[in-house]
Amino acid sequence: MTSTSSSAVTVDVRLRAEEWETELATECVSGLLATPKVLSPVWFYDTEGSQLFDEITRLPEYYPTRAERDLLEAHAVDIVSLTRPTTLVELGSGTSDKTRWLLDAMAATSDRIRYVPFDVSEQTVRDAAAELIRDYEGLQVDAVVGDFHRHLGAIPPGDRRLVCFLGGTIGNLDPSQRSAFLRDVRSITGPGDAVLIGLDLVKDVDTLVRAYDDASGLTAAFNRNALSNLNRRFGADFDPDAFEHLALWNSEEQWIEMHLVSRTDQTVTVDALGITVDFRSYERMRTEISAKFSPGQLSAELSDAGFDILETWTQEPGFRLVLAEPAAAR
Ligand code: SAH
Ligand code: AVI
Repeated sequence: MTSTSSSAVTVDVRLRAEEWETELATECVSGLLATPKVLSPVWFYDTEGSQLFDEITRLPEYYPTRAERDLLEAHAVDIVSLTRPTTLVELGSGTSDKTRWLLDAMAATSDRIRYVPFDVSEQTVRDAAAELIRDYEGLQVDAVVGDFHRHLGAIPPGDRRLVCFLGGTIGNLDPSQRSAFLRDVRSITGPGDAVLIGLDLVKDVDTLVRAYDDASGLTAAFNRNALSNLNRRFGADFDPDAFEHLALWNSEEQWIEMHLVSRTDQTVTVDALGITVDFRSYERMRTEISAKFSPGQLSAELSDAGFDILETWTQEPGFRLVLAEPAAAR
């Protein structure tokens, strides 16, 4: 663990770069050599990819961020008065933009609040922390750089923590990862804590697909950046333009899938991993799933994981916030 601190910011780096690289390398090799090929969405979020995602959130077609921002603007005060948190923890915090509605509501009731952004991208966390301490007097930021599948134990203890997982990122976990994740969150929370999850609901296919295949091509660039990231990180020789962006609705699984589709027969070498990978023309490699929920589905999954639902709020065209607390021990 590496820790650095200034007056109001500490950063706990749980993912040492070398350890992370080794694990990702193993996962990358098995994904590229699998049939069908698959890449982890974690490859999207290097510094360039995080910037592209930030731009996606402002696209006319990408409604989830706007809908969630409207919900937080309208209900942050209710959320804070129902849960009375002293610490706000945010998993997959990114730029921490929408978080400000919650911080504003907390700051209105207390002059000593703490924010724990938790993200895999160290630069993104550091940039967000620097902006927040400039804007919120007396804010203590204790950031964690880690993988929310493995490092939730790094979240500092506290007696009234509101743990947020916003943006619909819960949809990027497959069903088994999701159920393990909810149980992990339950295991690190106790009486006085609460969780707030943003999730995208099932809606008409056109609206869904356009959100992941926008007219300006930004989501396509975000998707292809995963290949540029592999080039930078592992000396691969992907030509991102030799792959087409594809977003489709999988009605059986109730999720959007993003793929990169090889435009030709081609062979890619990933130098640092010692592999060469053959792609056939039109061969697809899945890079992301983004699950969409039926009303009540996530509430039921939260109950199974040991939470009681406190409240839900929904915004057009179908995005929901669920607030829950750990169920009393049975
Ligand atoms: N919550 C923000 C950002 C969503 S983008 C919003 O609503 O706008 C998803 C974020 O999750 C990115 O910042 C990415 O770096 C982070 N992330 C993705 N996989 C992660 C993982 N396994 N562990 C921790 N953070 C992760
Ligand atoms: C971060 N996550 C919730 C986004 C989503 O909508 O699944 C990632 C994304 N992929 C393409 N566009 C946005």
